[in-house]
Amino acid sequence: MSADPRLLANAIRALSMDAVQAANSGHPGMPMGMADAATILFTEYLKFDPQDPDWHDRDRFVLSAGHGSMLIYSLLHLTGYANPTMAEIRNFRQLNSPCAGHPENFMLKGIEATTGPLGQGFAMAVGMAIAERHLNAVFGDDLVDHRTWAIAGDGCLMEGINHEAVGLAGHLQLGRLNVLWDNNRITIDGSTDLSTSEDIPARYRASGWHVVSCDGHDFASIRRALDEAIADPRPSLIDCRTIIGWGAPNKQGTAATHGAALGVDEVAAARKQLVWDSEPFDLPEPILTTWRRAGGRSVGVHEQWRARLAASPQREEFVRRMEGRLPEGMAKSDYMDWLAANPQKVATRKASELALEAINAVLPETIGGSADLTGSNNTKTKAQKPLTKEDYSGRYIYYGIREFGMAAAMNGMALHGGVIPYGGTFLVFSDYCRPAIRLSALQGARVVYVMTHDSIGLGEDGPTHQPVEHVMSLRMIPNLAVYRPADAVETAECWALALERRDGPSLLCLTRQNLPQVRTERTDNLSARGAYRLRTASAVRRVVLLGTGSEVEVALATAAALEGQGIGVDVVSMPCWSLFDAQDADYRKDLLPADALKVSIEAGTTLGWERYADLSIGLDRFGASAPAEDLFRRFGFTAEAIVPRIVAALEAQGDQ
Ligand SMILES: Cc1ncc(C[n+]2csc(CCOP(=O)(O)OP(=O)(O)O)c2C)c(N)n1
Ligand SMILES: [Mg+2]
Repeated sequence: MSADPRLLANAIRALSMDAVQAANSGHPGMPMGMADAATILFTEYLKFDPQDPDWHDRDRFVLSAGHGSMLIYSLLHLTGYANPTMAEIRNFRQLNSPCAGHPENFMLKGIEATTGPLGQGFAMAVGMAIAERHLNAVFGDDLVDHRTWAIAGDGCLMEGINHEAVGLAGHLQLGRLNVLWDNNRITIDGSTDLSTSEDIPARYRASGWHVVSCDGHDFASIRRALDEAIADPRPSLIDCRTIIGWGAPNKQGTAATHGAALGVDEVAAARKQLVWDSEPFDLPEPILTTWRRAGGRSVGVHEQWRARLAASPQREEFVRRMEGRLPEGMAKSDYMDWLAANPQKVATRKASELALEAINAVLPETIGGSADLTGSNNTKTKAQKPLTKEDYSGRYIYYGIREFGMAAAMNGMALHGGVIPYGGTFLVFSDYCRPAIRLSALQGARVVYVMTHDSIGLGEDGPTHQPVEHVMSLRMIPNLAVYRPADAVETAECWALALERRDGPSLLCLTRQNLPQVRTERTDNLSARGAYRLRTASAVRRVVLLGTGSEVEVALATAAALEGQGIGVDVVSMPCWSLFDAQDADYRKDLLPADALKVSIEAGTTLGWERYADLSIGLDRFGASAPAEDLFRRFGFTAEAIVPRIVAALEAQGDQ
């Protein structure tokens, strides 16, 4: 390194304070405080190649303290990524600039994860480290041999999810995971003394981590800590003692630098303090040259890796998996033929297991798991061995009772690539993972959530365990495909759709109780259109029943009873709203014609069904503890209860 690292770090500081000043919005303190440690990491340790940001064996870096986004934008620009350009940095936080308020993985190469919701970046890094060790076990050191780095702040360590992520990483002994803690003892409200007395290093050590401290503004100290972290076989927390806003003479060390522009005067004072004479967004040539040289550091290593890949007998399979392509010929499935010939009366959670047996046999990239409900979620197939610290080649993760940690880890695994994670819990506990489900959707991560016990139909566990508002509230998350299949055939179809979907997450809502197989003919994937006509009216059609999941059976019984009274009824099964909404208008009109009374039947919140239905049979209250059949009767999910409501609605229509 020819230039003093302090000069290199000051380039980050200048870009950060100037960009925030220009936007009059943003967070200068974190990038200025961590500039020194980040400079050492990026110029001396991190393995990456700005010319090929997707290099499969690059180190992964996650800025968990996402509010410090100017740190990563600066680093990407300085090390020579094509983007962000200086013009884009000047446009920090403005419409269409990839330098968004918080780092977004879909906006810039080199941003491995979308961060900002504190704690989740750290937990995603754990998932990336799991994926790395797994793929290393499968493909060997020649193809997969990299580290996962994260920078996390006091907030990331304080969040509840940190406990889950740290526990999981320690348990799996993810020694290639190294987290730099920006230990500046400041958060928005002021000193961390206001809110915490925790002995963080002790907590990490107790969880199986290695902890090393350094002076985050002393380059030798930083190097020593990083070396020690790399050498230790445990996951490492690198406790970097830093000063927030370092370089801003009047504001450094205070919460004032956290989330606001420093102000013109303080920026000028910082320029003096840092001996930084250049104009805003102007980088001195020798400093930029040194940065760019550092960015190209790993080119030789990358070249050697390419040669090993070219010579590897596993090349095609490795590249296929890393690019997220499913194997050829997946669509042709003996299992669907078998189901058509052998109808199964099973719970859809069991149907999911049956589908998974077929899927896992031909898709080696799936990694299943459950948050301690393996036997209830039916997520483990027979051949799956656990992924453990002794054997990372396993394809099943016992996540423990860590729903949020599981969901975030799955995001990290999906973002790492090479694996397709799926994981289970009870649907009612989707609330425990919801912030990570939201990030799956925002990031476009292929994660499959297996959420069982999807209504009052779970029975005796009662209202604490009975989802009511969950299916509907999950449908509100943009880019999340929510499926509620009606039988074993639809369950297999929804699984196929979830796996084929490369640009976003899917969530399967599955029953605890047995359901009859309503589809016995071998057809194309009818669930692919989101909704389809399952039964066609015999008498003149006056009613269309819209059912999902376990209520499709109820809809069919209701239809039969109404037909007995001479009222023609179509039944539409609607496993996925968002796929239906994507169909053309003709298809949608054909299924839901204007001249029929449309009635939805779903054992959950009705708010939202008015989009499709004139009358909604649902549940707008909490359930109760009783056997499922009693609850279905009690809350009116039977043909006997529904028929009179529909007849009354038809009469009311006739009166108008
Ligand atoms: C889950 C979540 N809660 C709250 C926030 C709002 N927030 C952003 S930064 C921050 C303080 C974080 O403190 P620290 O990690 O120490 O960052 P520093 O002030 O040192 O940069 C808060 C509360 C958030 N981004 N995510
Ligand atoms: Mg802090």
